[in-house]
Amino acid sequence: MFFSSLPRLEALVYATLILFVTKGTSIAQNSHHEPKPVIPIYSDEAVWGNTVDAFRQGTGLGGFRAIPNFSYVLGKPENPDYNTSVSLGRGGSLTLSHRRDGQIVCFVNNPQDYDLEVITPPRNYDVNVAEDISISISLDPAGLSWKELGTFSSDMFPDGVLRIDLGDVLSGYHVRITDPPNGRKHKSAPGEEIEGVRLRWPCLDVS
Ligand SMILES: [Ca+2]
Ligand SMILES: [Ca+2]
Repeated sequence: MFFSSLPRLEALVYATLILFVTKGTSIAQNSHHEPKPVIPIYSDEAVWGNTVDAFRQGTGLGGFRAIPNFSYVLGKPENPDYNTSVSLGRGGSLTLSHRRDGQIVCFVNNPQDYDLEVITPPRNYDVNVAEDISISISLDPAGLSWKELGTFSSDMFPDGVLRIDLGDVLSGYHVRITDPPNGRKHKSAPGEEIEGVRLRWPCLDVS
């Protein structure tokens, strides 16, 4: 057990070291917003988004998923398909986080691996129509500043699992999924269908 978890522990320690070193620099450069240092949670458990912080469903859904059931995007998706998803609609957006004992959990950038998973129905459910989704994360627990990580097309992840690296971002708190205005969309069910969000490297603030 201990030895099998060593590579991940090493990766997290490494990420933490980078965090502290780089945070020191960023604080000196930007006194307006001083991010708190974070520590990884040393656990092999995946952490799934368990809180919907904001949702604005877009247009064009007709009867399809037009009444969102938030339980579909909370926790680990058991059997992802269109009947267990929340559809963004045209121009919609959904913001999730993971909370533990009332406190928002952050996530770090593991420099050796990707960092977030957004789960959607596998492609075979969507009659070969690819849809685009944009992903942003908040850089602070209050959601005051945000960083866009990019726009992704669902035909890039036919298994329904969008794997995202944080790039040059060190850590985040909320995950926002948006239907981009000029992105590709399904004609009768525009906007990607969302099943869940997984934080691969969860962490806690150092208070
Ligand atoms: Ca990474
Ligand atoms: Ca759709």
